[in-house]
Amino acid sequence: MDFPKTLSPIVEAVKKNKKVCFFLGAGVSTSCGIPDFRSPKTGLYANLKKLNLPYPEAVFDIDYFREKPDAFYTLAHELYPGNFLPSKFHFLLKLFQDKRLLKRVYTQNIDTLERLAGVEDDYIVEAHGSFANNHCIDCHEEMSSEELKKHVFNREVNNGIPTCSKCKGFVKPDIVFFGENLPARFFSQWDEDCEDVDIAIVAGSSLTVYPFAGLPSEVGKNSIRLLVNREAVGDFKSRKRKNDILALEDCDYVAETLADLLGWKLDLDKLIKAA
Ligand code: CNA
Repeated sequence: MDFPKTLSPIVEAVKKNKKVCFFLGAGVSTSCGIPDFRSPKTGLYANLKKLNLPYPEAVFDIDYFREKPDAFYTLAHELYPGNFLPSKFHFLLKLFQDKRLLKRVYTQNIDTLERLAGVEDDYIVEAHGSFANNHCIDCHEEMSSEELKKHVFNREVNNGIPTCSKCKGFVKPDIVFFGENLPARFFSQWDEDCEDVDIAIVAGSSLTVYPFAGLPSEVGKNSIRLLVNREAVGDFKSRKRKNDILALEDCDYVAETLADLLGWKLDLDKLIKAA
């Protein structure tokens, strides 16, 4: 079957004004130049050898950070927002917002590219936090992002690691590390949204990090679920539902195809050109 046809249940539902709830992972940002975690060869975990980590996830582990913050700050230096532009997929989110057909964007990403594409705060749930705020891990004193950025980009002083002006503890952006709680809004917003998801689009995620990875399995049985990913993952692999759609394709290609099928191609091109 030709690929665009598999998307027709989504297109028909959107044309009936059904809203879309997105669930995003690092794969929507790889075309922007930000590596994901788990892709073989290109993913961050495959490229962490130089950091001498005991295990790859240690770079985002709060206990390891307390001992050795250098690993995280080496990565932060590479990944800090400001160096990357949104992808076609990010601009598709903005189009759904503009057409009043966006329910919510739940994202695991910390790159803030949804915001940069023009999606408004109310629509975004940054499940794993972001670089927008920073706190001391000991006394919780806040550090502004301007101040933190100065440290991160001046690696000659203290190896680019920011410390608290009050207690000298290490400062860390409010991104959620393994061993830390997710933001309260993640749970409260999902309580509100979960019963009312007509179309769920999961994109660019290996669906391995919980509780986020569990969200697609909580949407109602009548919802249309679409997975956009290089491979089948999570619930779409182990407990595939009858009306699930699998687009094992590149995220930007699917964004372009969907925009085309919805008659939004020119709108998408306009957003991309204006960026
Ligand atoms: P992951 O585990 O690295 O999985 C990414 C998935 O996306 C894989 O299944 C890939 O096959 C797939 N993929 C990669 N590129 C594409 C593409 N162009 N088109 C289609 N599929 C693609 O990442 P997850 O997001 O599932 O893991 C959760 C972690 C990743 C979260 O805690 C994030 O904070 C963290 N992360 C975020 C960023 C970011 O903010 N951009 C970057 C790297 C990691």
